[in-house]
Amino acid sequence: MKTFLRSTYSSQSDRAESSKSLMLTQTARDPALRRMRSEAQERALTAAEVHAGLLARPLPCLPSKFFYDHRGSVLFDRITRLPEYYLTRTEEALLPEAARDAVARVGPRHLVELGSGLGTKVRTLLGAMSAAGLLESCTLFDVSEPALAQSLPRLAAERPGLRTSAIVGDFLTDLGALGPGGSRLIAFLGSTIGNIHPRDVPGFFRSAASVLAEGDGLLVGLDLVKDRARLEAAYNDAQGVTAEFNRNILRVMNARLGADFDPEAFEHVAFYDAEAAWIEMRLRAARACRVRVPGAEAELVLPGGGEIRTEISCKYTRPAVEALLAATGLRLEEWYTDADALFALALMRRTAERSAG
Ligand code: SAH
Ligand code: AVI
Repeated sequence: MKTFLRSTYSSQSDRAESSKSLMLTQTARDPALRRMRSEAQERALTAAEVHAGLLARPLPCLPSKFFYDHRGSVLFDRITRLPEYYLTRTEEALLPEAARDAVARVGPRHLVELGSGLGTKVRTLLGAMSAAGLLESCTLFDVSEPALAQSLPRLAAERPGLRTSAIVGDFLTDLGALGPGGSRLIAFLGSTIGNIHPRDVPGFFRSAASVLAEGDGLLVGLDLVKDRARLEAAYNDAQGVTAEFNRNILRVMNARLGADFDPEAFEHVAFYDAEAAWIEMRLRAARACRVRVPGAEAELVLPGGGEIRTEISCKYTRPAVEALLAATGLRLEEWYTDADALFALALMRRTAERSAG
């Protein structure tokens, strides 16, 4: 299969600018909703990330965070209610008991949710903290501003006495914006950690540990290794919602970077790679095409059948998680799972030692 990228991209200064500071920008709409980057910085970063992704080999790829414009968040919400997508309902069944236990162990006053999306699961955690008489503040952290613009006011209205805020940022690079921890519980639910490449997970754990004080907690939702048929069904639903979600990344590229992808000319592909222990999602060009991505100064030429990787969704075992936690400043304290071991919530605690690296 032949895939070409022609490119004249050379905007080093924009790239440096976009990753330079951890300063937060308030939006005009809601002072409690802060952006990590100005629109210009965000555009430059998107251009750089998409440019790099399209150059990747053996397959060009697009970072999965670009699924989530408003339409993408709504499509994901529909996925969570599909019969084949066992992840959400299994985690939701585990969450009340896990939340109660985690709150009893950690004693948190401040909740942070990473990748909070439309913000439904946070209610269970807030309920557990409130029942324990501990609740003081809640921060939602997501790359999707439309999702936060919807969930933050709703949360504030539901809990008038609570200090609420939101940060539009990338959990892989921007956790420093949370500032130092102390009586803090960070929730990272929904198996979103599975969308991070395993080589980047220890770095993610270290950066989470850096915003936690000794004894603070990180509660992580993990999809577990299981039989191929069940896994592949969850990512190839009969109604085609996942296919629409997958193609949405091309619409986002068109809107943000002026690309001319024809989403309908791409077929949804999702399969389990047992060796890597991940579901891989791709988009396959039905026929040869040449796509211009002017905002990223790139042009992608795909033969018929040529593929773009859009997401990995890693499936875990307890030993695999423990191995990734080594020397990160976090330790695994509890593992809550269902009777069929489909999904797990892992409670990690900040240790006294400083993390390596
Ligand atoms: N926590 C919710 C939503 C999961 S969908 C649930 O469990 O159902 C994944 C969420 O993570 C989306 O809201 C998406 O916008 C956000 N996200 C994806 N990549 C991100 C990144 N790199 N940084 C911050 N948020 C990200
Ligand atoms: C958000 N994330 C955990 C989902 C997953 O299962 O990896 C995204 C998704 N991709 C396809 N279906 C759902």
